[in-house]
Amino acid sequence: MKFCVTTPIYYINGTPHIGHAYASTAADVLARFNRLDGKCVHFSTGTDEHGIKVARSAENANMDVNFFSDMMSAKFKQMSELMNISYDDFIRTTEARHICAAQKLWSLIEKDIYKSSYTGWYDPRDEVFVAESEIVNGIAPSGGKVEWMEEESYFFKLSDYQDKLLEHYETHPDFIAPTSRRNEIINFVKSGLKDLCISRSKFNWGVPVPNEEGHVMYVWIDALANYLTTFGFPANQVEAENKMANCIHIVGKEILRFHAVYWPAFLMSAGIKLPKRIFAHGWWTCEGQKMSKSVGNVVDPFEIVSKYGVDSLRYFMMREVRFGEDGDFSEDALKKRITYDLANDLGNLVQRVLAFIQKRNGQLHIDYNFSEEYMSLFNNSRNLISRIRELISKQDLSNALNVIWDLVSESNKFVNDIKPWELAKSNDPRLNSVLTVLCESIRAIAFGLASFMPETSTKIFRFMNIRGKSFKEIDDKFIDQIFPQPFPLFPKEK
Ligand code: ME8
Repeated sequence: MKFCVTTPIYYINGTPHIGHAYASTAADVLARFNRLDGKCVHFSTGTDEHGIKVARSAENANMDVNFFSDMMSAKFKQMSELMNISYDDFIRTTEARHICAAQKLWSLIEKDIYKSSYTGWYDPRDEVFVAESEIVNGIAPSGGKVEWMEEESYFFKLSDYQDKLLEHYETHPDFIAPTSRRNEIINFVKSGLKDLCISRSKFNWGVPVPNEEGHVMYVWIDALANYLTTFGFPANQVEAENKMANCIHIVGKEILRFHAVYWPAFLMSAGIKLPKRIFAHGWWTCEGQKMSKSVGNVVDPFEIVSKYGVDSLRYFMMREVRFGEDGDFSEDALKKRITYDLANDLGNLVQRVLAFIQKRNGQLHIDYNFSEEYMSLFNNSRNLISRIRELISKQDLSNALNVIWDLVSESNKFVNDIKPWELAKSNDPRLNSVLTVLCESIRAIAFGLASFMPETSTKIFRFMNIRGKSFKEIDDKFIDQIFPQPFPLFPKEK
């Protein structure tokens, strides 16, 4: 009954943008859904604060690096609050608990570590070592300028893990998702793994290597260890491993290799259980272009939320592209989703049914003895969560929203076909069962939406006197009651 989910921990060299908001929202949807489903959830996010990139950003800002980290990490925390991210733990890699966990991990993998020296290219933008063959005119695949590096370093015997990793991918076909990305990783590992440089000795902004003055850990081993820290390692190793085994790491596609190759190799070496799955999501461009500070097209979630509201942005990001694929952000596309899906479909359904009940003094008279023609909507409402559960278990988030919108459309069509206002005029006794089945469908929709659009769904729960704490409430029958006054969910002027 445990479910753990993590976001990448974000570099603090720049301010949060829509890509960070995206990864956090997706993980939040999974966390919220599983909580409502009765699971014991641990959801972590946070900031990755060491490494040459951050040290230089602090230097460029003329600030002490500790002060700089506090300031920038706070911005990511604010982004989490802004996006309504229901994290249980916000971890910073500069915290003492993390330094302790990273050093313990190092000591557990020490048998696979040897000292040598690294001579080659380094890309500070991605904090990665790059091969000569990947460099074009001094530029790494990330677009960053490479730098020559020659220093004494520790190495991890990654080459020893090639067969073990391939065996794990083979015996755990769901370990890496989506499948296309899994195949890429398998091909990468099959092409041969070189030992990995895991320490730096020419700067000191990092976790000190145990018993070795002058070396700090390579920022990626430090960063990956955050997942163990958040699970209570090393103090509670059994609990931490249990959480790890039930954990899904949500990561962007560009950092899948670190999570699906290096991370499991470190864990195997340390004798710690591996995560359940690593899901690589796609990248957002803005109006067809790669987001970049120099182009000036980086989408700021604070600006978008202040204009359109947090649920609209969450909905857009989760619906617009299939999770795992790349997407393009534009305000036009966002506005269309708000007008058509949110205001015209969802908002209209909730408003027309609940305002209709309100006109009858808010009185809801329940009648579950409905005729055959209402059964389809009733059954689809009652089955909504199990259909979503199936999709959410595969991280198919946009299709979960598609299924909710099918029910929204079916309910709107039901209202158009049955015309409750005409039944009211003729005092038709079927009106009570029509409103009962519509309340069932709106309640199911609100529960379905609760993980994606928590504010909107809470509003609907309030309109209908629903607690909204657990999917189990859907099994309860409505009883006669008075509904409070509803208000439009997505007012037109927005
Ligand atoms: O890589 N579209 O941090 P990072 C979609 N610290 N998602 C995007 C995005 C975009 N344009 N840009 C960023 C790091 N992201 C490391 C991670 S984890 C142990 C260490 C999201 O600040 C995406 O999830 O560069 C990506 O993987 C994450 O932000 C990386 O952010």
